[in-house]
Amino acid sequence: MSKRISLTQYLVEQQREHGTIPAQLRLLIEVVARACKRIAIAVNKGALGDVLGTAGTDNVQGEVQKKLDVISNEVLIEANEWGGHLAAMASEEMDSIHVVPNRYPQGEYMLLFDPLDGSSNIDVNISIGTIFSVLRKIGHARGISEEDFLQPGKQQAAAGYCVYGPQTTLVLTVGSGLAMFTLDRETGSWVLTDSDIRIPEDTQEFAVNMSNMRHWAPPMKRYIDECLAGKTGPRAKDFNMRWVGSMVADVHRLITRGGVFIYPWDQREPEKPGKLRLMYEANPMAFLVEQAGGAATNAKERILDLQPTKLHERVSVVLGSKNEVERVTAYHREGG
Ligand code: P6P
Repeated sequence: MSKRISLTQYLVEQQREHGTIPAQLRLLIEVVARACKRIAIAVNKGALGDVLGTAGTDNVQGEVQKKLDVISNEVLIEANEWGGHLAAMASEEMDSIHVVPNRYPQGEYMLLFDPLDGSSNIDVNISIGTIFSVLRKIGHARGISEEDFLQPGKQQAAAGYCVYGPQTTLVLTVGSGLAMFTLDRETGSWVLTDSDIRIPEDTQEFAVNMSNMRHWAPPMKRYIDECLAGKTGPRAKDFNMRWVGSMVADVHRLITRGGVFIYPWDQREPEKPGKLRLMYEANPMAFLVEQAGGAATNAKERILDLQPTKLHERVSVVLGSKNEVERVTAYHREGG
């Protein structure tokens, strides 16, 4: 059991012992964690807070924005603008990057986020979450541009998510393992509840939206068919399936007890590599999963090695228990 310490004490001790959390990064993490508390309060109000339903606008993905998508995005922007730790931000909910206004000092980091992932679950009271990724600013004379964000996921300085579920839980990494904090609503503090997190290399649980199966590439169909064949099939063991429809909830489950999460390429829109976004969904989750001993690929290559070409580009995602991810990836490499 981890020592029950606060997020601030954890960050200070990590910097003292490992030198991994310089002042601006510590401020960034504390500001994002505080913003997640505010989002949790808004989410928890539900119908009592006039925060449900749609905002009447679409985001850059062409998806209808929920009121809480817009609220969460604004909370993160306002919380992070003034601190002097960021040069710019990017969000699923904004077409282009948001450069820190000139009235504030610019910092060493760039923050990307999906402010409220799983929006379709908001109105039906199912767990949703915030996902964030931290990159280092690339030094040059000209101002920050979108191109400065296009760094492979292996260059992330930090990543994390907050899941708004039965508990409100923050999971983060700065590249030396994972730390999990649970929100103590009586004191308003993030309390360290786990810091020795390892994803089992094998699993009997997969997470995928089965209704799309007929549209997948053959290697993906092969993998899932073998799971469904159970004890009498080539895997010689039975599998269980879970699909929440919120990446944060499905990934938190596999970080907690193992599993493999899949959102694959789909022949209905063959030009799209997948549904999920590389920069602020797949990259942060891949960093977290690898830091807990798991693996993350786009069914062919390691996600953290991918060189982004667009801020909002999409990617296929296979992540979680290492041996299952390697099996899915091997089938795709064999099967073309
Ligand atoms: P589907 C939520 O909209 C999201 O981006 C992820 O959080 C989730 O894993 C996925 O889409 C669910 O997609 O097609 O099953 O609704």
